[in-house]
Amino acid sequence: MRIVVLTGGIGGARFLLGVRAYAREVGAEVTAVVNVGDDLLLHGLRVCPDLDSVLYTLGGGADPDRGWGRVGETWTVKGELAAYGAEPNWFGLGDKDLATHLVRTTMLNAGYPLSQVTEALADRWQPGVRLLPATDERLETHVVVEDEQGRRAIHFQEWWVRYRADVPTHRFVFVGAEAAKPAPGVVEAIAGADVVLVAPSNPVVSIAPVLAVPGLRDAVVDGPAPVVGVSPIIGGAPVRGMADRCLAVVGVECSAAGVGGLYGGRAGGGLLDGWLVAPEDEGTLVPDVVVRSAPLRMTDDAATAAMVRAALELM
Ligand code: FO1
Repeated sequence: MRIVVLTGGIGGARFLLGVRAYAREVGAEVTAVVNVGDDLLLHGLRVCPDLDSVLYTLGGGADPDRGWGRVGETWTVKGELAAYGAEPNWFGLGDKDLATHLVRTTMLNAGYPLSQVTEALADRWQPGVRLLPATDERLETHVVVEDEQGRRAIHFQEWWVRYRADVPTHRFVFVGAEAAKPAPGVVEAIAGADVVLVAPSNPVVSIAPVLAVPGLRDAVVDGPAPVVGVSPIIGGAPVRGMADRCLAVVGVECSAAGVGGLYGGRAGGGLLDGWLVAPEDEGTLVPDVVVRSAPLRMTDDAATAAMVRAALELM
């Protein structure tokens, strides 16, 4: 069995722990297609938060409390940068984490595409799933905000980390998306999949930038594999993160039905064949989509693997 997972964010990385556990049980192969919209250039380094969350989480090196970055991290370089007054000071790179960005940036500067760089980084972390960036091209999520400085576009990380998504916001723009191509192997993995899972990631800033890569959404929608999404919203609240704020910007209700409707049913030109919601949201209706419920709290690998099993049994 071949499983493709569209994913991003910390919730997406944690979901992959369950997908990997399930895959080990049944002997399935897993390919994760990961959001790069959160990526940024910082102090000359290319930082890929969502790819790194997957590497660190599946490789056993993630900080379990913060969710992002490395466990046992130290912050010497961050302190030194602050002593120089280096900007931005609202986004911190830990010392251990920095090594990842140094290796990645060195390889990118030497001409390797991000997909190959990611494969090289995965050699160390052995995530147990194939990890592909949605695209090798630069695709960044920017956010159009309006404050005392007027209307302007800021990087997603500035909106998320510096402003905690708490600034009047007009829209999200996936800069570079029109010119992007799916990374090598992405379309082939989707075309050869037995099932495509949409992780319980933020639909607006984690999954939408993946689907914004021209050809990627079509590969999923026109592909042979059933597409099953897992709701990131339980009882009207995000499991983690700020999906509620993102959904408000795009005018979608923060509910399992709202997000299911945003993805839409394949028969109606949308993405999904199936939608797994939490027991709290039983009775959710999404036109043209089979909706079932199962516990969706990712408390440990076994609970998350049970979610994955429920998602796969849905079709
Ligand atoms: N999140 C924060 O809230 N503050 C930070 O300083 C910060 C630094 C950071 C560095 C590397 C990295 O991979 C992730 C980092 N994050 C930080 C998390 C990140 O902003 C977001 O949680 C994700 O992009 C959303 O998935």
